[in-house]
Amino acid sequence: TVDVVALGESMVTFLPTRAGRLADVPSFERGIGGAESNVACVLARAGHSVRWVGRVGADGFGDHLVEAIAAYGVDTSAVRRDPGRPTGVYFRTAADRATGSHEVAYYRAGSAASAMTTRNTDLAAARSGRVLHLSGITAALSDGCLALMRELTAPRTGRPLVSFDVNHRPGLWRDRPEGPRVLLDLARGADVVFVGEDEAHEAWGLRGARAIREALPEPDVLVVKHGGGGAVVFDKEVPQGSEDATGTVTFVRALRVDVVAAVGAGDAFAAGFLSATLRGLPVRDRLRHGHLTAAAALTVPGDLADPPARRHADRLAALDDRAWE
Ligand code: KDG
Repeated sequence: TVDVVALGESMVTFLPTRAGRLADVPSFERGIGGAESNVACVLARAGHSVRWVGRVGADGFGDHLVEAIAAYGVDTSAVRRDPGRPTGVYFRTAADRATGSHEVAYYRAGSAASAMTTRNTDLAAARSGRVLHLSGITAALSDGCLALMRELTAPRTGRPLVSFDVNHRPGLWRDRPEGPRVLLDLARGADVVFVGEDEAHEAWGLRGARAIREALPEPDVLVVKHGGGGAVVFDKEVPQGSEDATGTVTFVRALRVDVVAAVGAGDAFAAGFLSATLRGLPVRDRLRHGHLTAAAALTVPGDLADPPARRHADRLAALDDRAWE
């Protein structure tokens, strides 16, 4: 067994060489993206054994993804190559100074990854970790991908701890009959769920962390992120000696950083949180490690940043509450 398996579509990412509208940017720099492989790469850099399960084209972009992700120390032996379909790619612009929003152009319809099914995916490899990390992006790619997500989040004896980042991408649901409501069903089958307050509102019409917990009581651990404000965890585990059997609610404020690009920060947050979970750290420290790892990603233009070294992150996470206010 490895510590973590992440499954999902990875894409070659094209980052703008200057600010402006997609229509105006003259050239782009190549990087790698894909929410689940981002989590895999950060966890590998943080010292965990990690496998990425995915599907790419038998093309140069597929070669690049497999090589670049393997270079992070991630096991790519269960990645399948599809000779008949291309590797997905996407372009994006820098965040607009005034509005903070950016444009994303996906070229992923009909990609190799969108053809993933329960039959052509190595399910044993997918279940070979202590943690299986998934995201709602996969559910939006195709019927086959949605069926794969249902299979991997279904109850099963000896199942890994299933981690699910809702990752609502409205652009991917436009042509899908189910709509993002199915993300709520998938989240119900997971053990650890990450969701942004804003995306829960957009996907499910829910407002506020309490309402989200009420709609989603099943997962043992529910992490609701309030953008740059912080994150709250609803945890079913009852601390020893506590009279209250409903579990705990823990909030930790995010670090204040000068944001260069928010993309990849949610993935980094999940990686930091999962790393601390694998190390058996208490909820407050899991949140702090999530924020520290996210801060690293927020301050670089691309999706991926090296997480802070473990001994530094441990020292920062152990600072007293005043440092975290
Ligand atoms: O979380 C970052 C991802 O959004 C990015 O890498 C691209 O996976 C991606 C997606 O589908 O949006």
